[in-house]
Amino acid sequence: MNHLATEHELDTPALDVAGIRAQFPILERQVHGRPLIYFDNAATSQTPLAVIDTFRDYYSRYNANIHRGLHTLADEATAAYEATRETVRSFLNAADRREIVFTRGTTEAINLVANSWGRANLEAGDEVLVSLLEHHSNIVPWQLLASQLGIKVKVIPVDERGVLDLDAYRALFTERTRLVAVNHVSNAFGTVNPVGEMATIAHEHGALILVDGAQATPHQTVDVRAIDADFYAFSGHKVYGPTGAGALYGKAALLEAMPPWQGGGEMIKSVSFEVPTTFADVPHKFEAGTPAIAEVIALGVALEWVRGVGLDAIGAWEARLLERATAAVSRIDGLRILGTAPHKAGVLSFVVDGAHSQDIALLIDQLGVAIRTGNHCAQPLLAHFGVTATCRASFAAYNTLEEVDAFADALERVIGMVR
Ligand code: C6P
Repeated sequence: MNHLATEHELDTPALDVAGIRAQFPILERQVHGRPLIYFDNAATSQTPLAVIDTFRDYYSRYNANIHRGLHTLADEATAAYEATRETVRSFLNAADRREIVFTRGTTEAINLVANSWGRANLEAGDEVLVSLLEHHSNIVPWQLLASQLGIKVKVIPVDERGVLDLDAYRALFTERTRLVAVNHVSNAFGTVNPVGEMATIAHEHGALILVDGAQATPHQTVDVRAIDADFYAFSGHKVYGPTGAGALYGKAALLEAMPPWQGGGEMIKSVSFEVPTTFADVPHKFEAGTPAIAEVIALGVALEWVRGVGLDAIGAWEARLLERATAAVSRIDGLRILGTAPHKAGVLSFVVDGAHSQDIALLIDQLGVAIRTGNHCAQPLLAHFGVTATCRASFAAYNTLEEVDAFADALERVIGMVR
């Protein structure tokens, strides 16, 4: 495929993609006899050796429960776990390590806010604004509160490009609006939302803002203080880390005022049947039970790895991959891209006339290409655009322009087969 460098491409800072790829053993594997092209990074990204090795190191040398023991292994495990808290703090530019609560991921972080802050602060008639771009994990927890507490969930609309309508957003506020829950980057369309501006507007109306950062943290530098987010959630497994570990950032004053949402070991100060049980200080009051210790430590390694590569360089490289992929698939007859926002992360969602998304994904897998198909846990958004499923290719630092070209060729072949 002929390709002329665009201005954007010429500006792209160098990323040593070959050097990066060498750190991901999974990229060496073959699928159906062909080299794997992994374009399902928005679902989960692959992990570099540094992260994989962390598990071997942890379980070979210092596996122990944390915050409890007075022995060397427990001290080492606790120190490594708490070191990740500092890594996450600086990764998000939070002011204080106490503002970082470890969770299983974005979903659990949002449910924590809904069940702790929501139940303590919301009552019947109060309003939560979510956007049409949300993943189900930032819709359903609020719907559950709606059915249990009688709050109202109102929806910020999007235009035909999948860009949030900020005028409509402003118009949705009433004196009952308590919270805005919005993603930083849409997983289904890739739209990058102006969360800083949205936070300012929310605060002008006396509401808080929770930002779902699951799809932003892998692609851009996040500064929770610059955004002025009240809560910010992300998952480690989308940022080159393991599954089972993610984090919730919350402003210290908010977390301190919030009640625990799960009870158990390590979240208490003292437990008694005679006098009221008292709770640990933040963040520990939100971390009941034995956490995913190895996973959290590996999350810290992943974030250090990402920082070492450079998020600006990663974002610029993915923009170049997206630009190339967009141009290539746009030439395919009957293919329609959903999500054409001017500010997009490396996500390409599309449907093809006369071809089922599922058939495309299954057949392209036979050619070694992994893409996602389905509703991407964003059913209201897809329904609004009149579809039940799209194919989605999503990019990461280790993907190459050659893979994009091979994907576009494979896609044309597959569409030719199913039409
Ligand atoms: N999106 C995707 O393929 P968890 O499962 O808790 O790690 O992340 C949930 C989640 C929340 N918000 C956004 C914007 C997301 O993209 C996701 C996960 C995956 O798009 C799986 S559906």
